[in-house]
This record gives sequence, structure tokens and C-alpha cells, in this order.
Amino acid sequence: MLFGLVATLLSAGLIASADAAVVKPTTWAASSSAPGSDGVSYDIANVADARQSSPWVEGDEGSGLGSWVLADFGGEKTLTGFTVWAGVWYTQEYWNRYNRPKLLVVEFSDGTSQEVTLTDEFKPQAITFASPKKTSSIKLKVKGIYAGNTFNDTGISEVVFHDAAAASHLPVKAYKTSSTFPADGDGNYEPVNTADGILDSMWCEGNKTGDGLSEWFELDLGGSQSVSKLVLRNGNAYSFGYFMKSNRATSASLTFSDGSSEAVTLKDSISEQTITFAPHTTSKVRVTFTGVKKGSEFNDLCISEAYVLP
Ligand SMILES: [Ca+2]
Ligand SMILES: [Ca+2]
Repeated sequence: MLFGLVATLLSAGLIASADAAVVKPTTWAASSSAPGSDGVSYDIANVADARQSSPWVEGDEGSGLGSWVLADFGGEKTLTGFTVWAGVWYTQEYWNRYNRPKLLVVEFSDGTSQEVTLTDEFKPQAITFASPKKTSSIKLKVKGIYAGNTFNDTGISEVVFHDAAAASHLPVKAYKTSSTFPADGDGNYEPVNTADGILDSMWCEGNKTGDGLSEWFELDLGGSQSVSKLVLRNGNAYSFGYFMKSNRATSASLTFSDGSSEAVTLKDSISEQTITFAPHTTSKVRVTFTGVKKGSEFNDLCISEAYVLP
């Protein structure tokens, strides 16, 4: 049959997929979407809004078997795979309540397809195709589910496609931090969240008494690289409201492998910012926060995205 080829499921996870360039679809479509209520939407647009907490939920009769989402790239691309936030990621409790996709049929524009079996974990899953695939569209059709404990509807919170080109930022091999906020019902606050392109996933410091001053995270590049730019999404970038409620950084000291450092000023802005400094050849970049603007509600410093570039 058509659906014979089974794709390899990558266990490398997010760090590996963040090394590849992102390919954005021009349009999305879905078999159906659940009707919104109380200002909450389950529209297909949610599957590509850079927010893990906003899901698409199908509105078919039944459990969602046979439902699909379709990404159109507006022309042929060579894709290596995708990262999927399967299920409803509003909170972990809601993730348990709704059905999660278990088996996805990945259909390409030439009519061929691959099947992908997802694990049932509250984690982004990086899928790599058996070989790079030329296609102008990808349909993800739900062929199997993990049943939710409350709602018989299936959701997908985010999908990001990758091609074979290297990402413009330098890949990070490992992270270190001064402290990390413990995982809670909304998810985790690990530093790898600063490299997923998702605005409502972030590193937050876990110092119970401080406001983030003197806290740090360190990017290990796995070997010497020339570094002259830091690209940052300050604070909690989920929305302007949450940005204002949480602590943001206003300045930092960047420290390099040879002990040299650069003092940089950070904008108190939810927008992406690029900080340029004199080039340093280094295998590690430690970002230590030397200035903090307090939020109106939560006294923890968070950084939603952080990359270094040559
Ligand atoms: Ca989303
Ligand atoms: Ca993020």
C-alpha cells in the first residue's frame, strides 16, 4: 500500500532540530476546527503562531481519527523533517484531558507518504524523514491517538518544519545555568527552551529570593567559534500582558572562554533584539544579568529566546 515507509523517530530532541533552518508554510488548512468559546480559539492558525500554549483542535465527529492539518509552502522545498508539539499544551492538565496524536500519516505533494509514531510525552518531538524530501505541501493526518481523560477531541499545538540548510545561529551543544525554575503545571523552564523558536517557552532562573540579578546561563558551542552577536527575546514573550508581569533584563555581561567579557545593554522590549559586540573567538558564552526590570506580578527573570551568531 501507499503508506508503507515508516519514518525514523529522532531521539536527539530539540537541540538537534534547532540546528536546522526553519521553513515557514505560506498557508495552513485543516479538516475541521473545534468552535472557539470564551475568547479561546482552536483555529488552524494556532498550529503556527510560535506559541506552544495555543492549540489547533479538530472539530470532527468522534475522536479525531482521520482529521488532518495541511501546510502549503507556496512552492517546492526540500524538507528534512519537523518538530511537533502534539496534543493540547495549554497546561499539562489540559494536555492529559485531550486526545494526543499517536500515529501520523505524513503525505507529500507527490502523493507519497510516511507514517510516524509519536510518543505520549509532554515534550516537543523532532521527526526526521528517511531522506530529505522535495515537496510543496505536507499533510499530517491522524491515524491513531492516545485517549485524553476528559475530551474526545485531538489537538496539535505547534508544528515547525526544517530543511537541510544550517541555521544562521551557532548550534548550542549544551547549556549551564546558575539556577533554573522547577517545572510546574505549565511545563519546564530549562535553558534549551531559548532555542526552540517558541515565544511562550523560556528559561527562568530559580533563585527563590532574588529578582534575577547576577543569575546566568551559558551556551556551550562545542568548539571555538567567532561570536559577535546575541539575538534575544527578553522576558516572557508569550504576550505583552505576561511580558509586563514578569522580570526582564536591562543589562548583561557576556563572558568568553579566555576570560574576556563585554558589557551590553538590553532593551526592555518584547520584540526580538540583536546585540552586536566586538568579535570573540570562544567555545562558550556566559550571559550574566547585571540589570533587571521588575515585573508587576512574578519576581523571576525569564528569557524566551537566545542565540549567538558569528
Ligand atoms: Ca500554537
Ligand atoms: Ca522559547
